[in-house]
Amino acid sequence: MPSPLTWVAGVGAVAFGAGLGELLAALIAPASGPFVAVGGTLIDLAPPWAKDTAIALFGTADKIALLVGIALVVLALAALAGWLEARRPPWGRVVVLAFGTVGAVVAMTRPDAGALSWLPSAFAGAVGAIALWWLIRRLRPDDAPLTDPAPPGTRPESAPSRRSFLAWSAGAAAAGILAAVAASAMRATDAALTAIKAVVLPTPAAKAPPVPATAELDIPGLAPVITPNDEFYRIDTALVVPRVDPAEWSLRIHGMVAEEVVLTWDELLGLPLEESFTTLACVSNEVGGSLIGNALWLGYPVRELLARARPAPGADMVLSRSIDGFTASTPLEALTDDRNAILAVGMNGEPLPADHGFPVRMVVPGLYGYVSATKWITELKVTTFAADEAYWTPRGWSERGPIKLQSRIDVPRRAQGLKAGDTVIAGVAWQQGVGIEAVEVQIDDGDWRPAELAAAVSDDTWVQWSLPWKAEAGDHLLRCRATNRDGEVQTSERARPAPNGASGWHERFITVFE
Ligand SMILES: Nc1nc2c(c(=O)[nH]1)N[C@H]1C(S)=C(S)[C@@H](COP(=O)(O)O)O[C@H]1N2
Ligand SMILES: [Mo]
Repeated sequence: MPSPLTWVAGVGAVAFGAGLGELLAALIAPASGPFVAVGGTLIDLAPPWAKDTAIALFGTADKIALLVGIALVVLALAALAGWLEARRPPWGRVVVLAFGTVGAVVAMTRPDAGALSWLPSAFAGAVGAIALWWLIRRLRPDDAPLTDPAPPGTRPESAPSRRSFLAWSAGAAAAGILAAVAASAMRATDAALTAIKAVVLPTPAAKAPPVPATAELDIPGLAPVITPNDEFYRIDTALVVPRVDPAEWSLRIHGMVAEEVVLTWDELLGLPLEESFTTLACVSNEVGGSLIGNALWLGYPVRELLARARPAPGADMVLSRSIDGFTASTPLEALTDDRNAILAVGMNGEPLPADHGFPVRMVVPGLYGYVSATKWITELKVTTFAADEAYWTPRGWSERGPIKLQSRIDVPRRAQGLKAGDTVIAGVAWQQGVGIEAVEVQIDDGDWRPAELAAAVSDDTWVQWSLPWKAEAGDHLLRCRATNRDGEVQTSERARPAPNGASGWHERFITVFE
């Protein structure tokens, strides 16, 4: 029997099993599908450099890239299982069942596992094994004996039966894909998502000061001073976005506290909520990168909730935990001082989008997201840096992550086809919590020229800047650097994102045409 046919059987059978497994998962335990469980575990096991590389290669499409990668590996192993089943039955089936078992075990070890989380993967393995046995059996009669192929022409039924075998295999694969598509459609329309639409946010007790009209320079290609929700970068370890029903949500404040506090969704919405602009930034953002955005958040000060719980002397850290097990270590001080550290429920006038942490997340000005901005938050544990460790700490990232002073050139863009003449260089600069005093631009090896700063929304947000430029034909190198309100100048010293954020000046090569 030619190997490619057995590969096809393997792929058809495994696609069928995996697709039905995902469908079962969507019905009974959304985050427990075989792909999601295995992918989530790979993310958690990934060595420190892997996150950087994945983001560098695929940006915020890193999760899709991971799923495609898993699918390719599974397809290769499925083909191998088909070949094995034909050569050495029942070893092909055993391999498929073993995949299912591994998936089931992995699904049970996920932080958000439920009692039935093992079932979809186990089911996928069983269905895949049965389908493989059945498909290979259809292939066998006209191809037997395996070791001594009959001469051509002695098996007139061979061609039509091969065709029907191929049809069955393709049908199995197609059914599996359809089931997987149905599963993802079900995930996209489930109850928690409808809950977001039903949320009516209360009117803020304290509105943010109005955005100065001169904060937005309105230059084409320059990042808008307020980032629309659907353009806001998304970074997290969640392969499927956790769906949290606000009616069932609560936040527990515990650990080194005089009094445990539990807060429900209705209680939170009943508190006097405050609006504030804060620019969120990811520690993985390269110099010049786009993992940063600015939004109007609506929320309640964390310091007020901590004041109710009364942290014990000696506590120096708050470990916030998400429903999916992610944790962040925030210095206690950053949550008790007078900055706008909030439990946010609103983003740019809407309930938090599911991707950005619905129903509740933390937002802390001045700290990178990985040590502060926990989405789908359920727990605040008052503790110490000595006693507890957050998700990224053992993975090669610093336990503390204050945002570094940075600036970025947005225009002219590299591939703009710029013509000589009057144009503008523009970008953004930020150091949340400190604020930006000045931005300077250097063209080729000329003097540093002061850019014009737009009005700041607040010291917790980025600021736009611009500089008119009479561009001459030829190649040019543009550089920018910012000065913060403490008078510090952005360092030219290059650092990679790991372990605590990139540094260095953003440079851009530009070709100007006649
Ligand atoms: N639950 C959870 N919250 C999380 C993360 C995560 O992986 N899981 N990632 C953090 C990181 S690294 C960043 S930069 C911000 C990004 O928030 P955004 O996706 O809303 O832009 O979320 C933070 N909160
Ligand atoms: Mo991040």
